[in-house]
Amino acid sequence: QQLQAAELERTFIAIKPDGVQRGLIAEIISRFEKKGFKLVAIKIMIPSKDFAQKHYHDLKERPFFNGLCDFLSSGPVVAMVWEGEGVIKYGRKLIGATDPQKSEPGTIRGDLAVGVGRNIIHGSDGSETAKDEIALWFTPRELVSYTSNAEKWIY
Ligand code: FUP
Repeated sequence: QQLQAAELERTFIAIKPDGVQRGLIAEIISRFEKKGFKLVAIKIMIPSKDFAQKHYHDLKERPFFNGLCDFLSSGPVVAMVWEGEGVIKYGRKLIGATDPQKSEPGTIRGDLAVGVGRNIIHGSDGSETAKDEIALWFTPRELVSYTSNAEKWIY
């Protein structure tokens, strides 16, 4: 049974400044793309500190909050929205555990990162945060609905 694009879930994924500076943009995009997820929005920007604080507002009581927001706003970030069946949960699986010392090999953080403060990628952790984060980073017009030729071979 073929699913319509509108029925598929979406998640927010960001390549953080360390991932961009280390030349990992294509590598990270490739992992989501090869899995069969569909890229529906992408841009590169340097978030302001205020914007970073909005993005990480859930963590504002944590001791690392200020450093984390300084870091996110320290350079270019690649912001993306990926679409597909189960993409929120499976996207987190592709990314791996928050602390790269605990991420499994085969995951993005497990293969490509070493320290928790430089773990190269962000992914929404649930459907509510996915909605909020997509709305924070993108306008509705920046989200592109389309059918990819591969879809009938994926679903
Ligand atoms: P994740 O959803 O895996 O990105 O993890 P969290 O939302 O818990 O944390 C967000 C970011 O805070 C992490 F990507 C890195 C940073 N962080 C630290 O610097 N130290 C910690 O102990 C935990 C998280």
